[in-house]
Amino acid sequence: MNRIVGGALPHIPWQDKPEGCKRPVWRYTGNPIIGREGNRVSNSVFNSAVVPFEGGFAGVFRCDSFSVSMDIFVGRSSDGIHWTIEDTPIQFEREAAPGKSDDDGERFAREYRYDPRVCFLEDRYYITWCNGYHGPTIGVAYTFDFKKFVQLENAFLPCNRNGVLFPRKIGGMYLMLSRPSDNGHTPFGDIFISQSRDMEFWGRHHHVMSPVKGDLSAWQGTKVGPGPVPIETDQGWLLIYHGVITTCNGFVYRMGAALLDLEQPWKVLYRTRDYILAPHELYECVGDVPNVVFPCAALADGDTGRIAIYYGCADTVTGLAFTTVDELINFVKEHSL
Ligand code: BMA
Repeated sequence: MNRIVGGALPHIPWQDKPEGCKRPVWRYTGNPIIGREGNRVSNSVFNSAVVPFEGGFAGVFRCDSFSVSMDIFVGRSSDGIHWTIEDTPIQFEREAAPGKSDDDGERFAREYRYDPRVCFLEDRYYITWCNGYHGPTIGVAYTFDFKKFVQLENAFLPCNRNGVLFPRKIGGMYLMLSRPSDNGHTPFGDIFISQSRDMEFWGRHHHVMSPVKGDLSAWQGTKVGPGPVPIETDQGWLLIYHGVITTCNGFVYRMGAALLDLEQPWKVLYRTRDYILAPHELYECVGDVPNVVFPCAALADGDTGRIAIYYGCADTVTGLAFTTVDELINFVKEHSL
């Protein structure tokens, strides 16, 4: 038996594995859980992040507008399935860094915001997202209540996407996964890990994993990037990630999983050769960007080992899928590269 290190979440959204299902991850039968009309201004709602909050759930949602601008919005839910998403994007306050009171804050001006992650860490919820600042980089903010949000310095120089925090310090440091990128659709992508003492200055950048070249695992041959906040287990950090192949019709995004060393998480213990979820359903294959499943959040119940994965579908709607810590870790080990 593999074990999640973390508290109980008895109200985690859940459906049992369907009879005869041979795959390690199965979809919620009511998918998509959020359609295009997630709020009054959305053309699409996808690549979004949720956490347990005050007996229910809260989240930060990527809603692209009817002009196809990208921003992030607060949502709330009692069951993790039915969501109410605000109609106005998050307005950030900013924390003047010590000695920077004369600062004009130019780097905090909104350019675009997308693909948020939310991580409960110590005493607050940190939000990380792809933040436009002369190219994409990683924005960082925190909130205690999902009402007031305080923005910190961008973590990295552009260009970078997919900033994903670890839910606790390791070796006395905050850790963040990311995928350095270019300013476009990025035909490459490796996962790196960076460390910080204070959530402002990030360094000690370690390589974690690269795309797989050759025919061994073609679905992750173009780029890989971190998905949800890693789940701590007794076997290591369980990381769900996206892997991309370049086809004659463009990129196809699938999901994989890996186990990272608990103390030195840049060390990959196991990594799936086979994908764990791929765009097969109509709502994953047809939309504004076809053939994309893109995970940004996972809920985990330390008591039962249940895991609920939230993922963007075809850059248009939001899906929910399930697995357990046993299913996923056994699969990762049995189908490892
Ligand atoms: C990535 C990001 C994601 C998106 C994906 C597929 O580069 O822009 O937000 O889901 O491409 O279009």
